[in-house]
Amino acid sequence: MTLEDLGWSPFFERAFAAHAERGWLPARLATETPINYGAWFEGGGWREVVLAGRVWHEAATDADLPGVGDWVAVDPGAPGEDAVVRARLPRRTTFSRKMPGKSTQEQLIGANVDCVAVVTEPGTDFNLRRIERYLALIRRGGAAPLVLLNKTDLFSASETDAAASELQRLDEALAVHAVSAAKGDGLEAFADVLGRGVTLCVVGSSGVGKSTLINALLGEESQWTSEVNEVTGKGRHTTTSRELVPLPGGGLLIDNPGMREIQMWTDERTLRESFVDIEALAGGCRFHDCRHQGDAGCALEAAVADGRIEGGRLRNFLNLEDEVARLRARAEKRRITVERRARRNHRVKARNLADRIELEKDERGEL
Ligand SMILES: Nc1nc2c(ncn2[C@@H]2O[C@H](COP(=O)(O)OP(=O)(O)OP(=O)(O)O)[C@@H](O)[C@H]2O)c(=O)[nH]1
Ligand SMILES: [Mg+2]
Ligand SMILES: [Zn+2]
Repeated sequence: MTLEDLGWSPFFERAFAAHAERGWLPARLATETPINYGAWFEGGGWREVVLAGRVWHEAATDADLPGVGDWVAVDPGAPGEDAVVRARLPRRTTFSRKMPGKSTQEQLIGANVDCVAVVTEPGTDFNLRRIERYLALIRRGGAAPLVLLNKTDLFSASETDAAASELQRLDEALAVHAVSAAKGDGLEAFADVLGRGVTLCVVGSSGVGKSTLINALLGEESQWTSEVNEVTGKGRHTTTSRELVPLPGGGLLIDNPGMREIQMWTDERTLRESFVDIEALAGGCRFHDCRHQGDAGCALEAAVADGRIEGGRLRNFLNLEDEVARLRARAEKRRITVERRARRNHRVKARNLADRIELEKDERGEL
């Protein structure tokens, strides 16, 4: 496996030049745990590496820390010593979401991904509104989206076709493929996407078949066993950590644990880019601050009424817009709190300093 097979390109080569001079090696992070990473090196070597304290301290946020898919500069160390990640190279693309729960922070799912495949099925997991969220987040990170309708063996052709055309109505240009990971049907669709050094990040709810799909693409000979946990009662294996897996035929896949929440980690601009149809129509609203919720002369509601846009799509747009605004307000509140705390600490320090000067003067008998 060459560096190019692992996704290396002139972009990284340039960023790496200064590190090469220090005798460090380029490596691509494939797994992560709270204490270390697993990384691929030129020639197909795999090694555990640890993070240098400096890289940790210099990361402004969790999402800045090296993650799966990142290219890093590794100090191989003396024989018997730990290999140490000395720097993270800049990212070409990312796929991230908002950290689950109350945090307003970004959570990195995969770095340097060319394509993100959202896996769903024509049945109960199918949810256009959730797919729209995924698409907005994928585009923001600079990767190309792909939607896979898996488990077609469990559904009739008309059920699968109906789901596919609903997706296609979201976006005519969207790549949608119907597959059965279990039967190996439709996997040829990947030939178009996966090529040498191309990274495909596989996401979606738990149980939709992400890991099964990856195993099917790996083929019989190279069965890969990711870190899995037995789900009690169901006897099903569920992925518990992210992993970058090189395919024998070229290309790399990132398997992910199922996601229950896929919240916006994005801004108004990206949101608008993902809803260009709505954006274009909104220009026709009578008032420029139209909320599109019962306002007089609303062009969007008129478009819903005469079927030019789907009511669900408009509602989702408004919900996402709210979510982005709330996220921003929370982030702003947090920034103010942090600043206030910093100012207070500064004042305390200044006061301590003033007290000490007074004390010293006193001791010297100057007061
Ligand atoms: N009938 C059928 N079952 C499938 C197909 N793909 C996956 N399955 C089954 O669905 C279940 C879940 O598959 P996984 O591949 O573990 O799902 P996952 O998306 O990796 O789930 P998490 O790791 O929990 O996120 C398993 O029992 C699979 O055998 C398919 O195409 N058809
Ligand atoms: Mg899995
Ligand atoms: Zn309006």
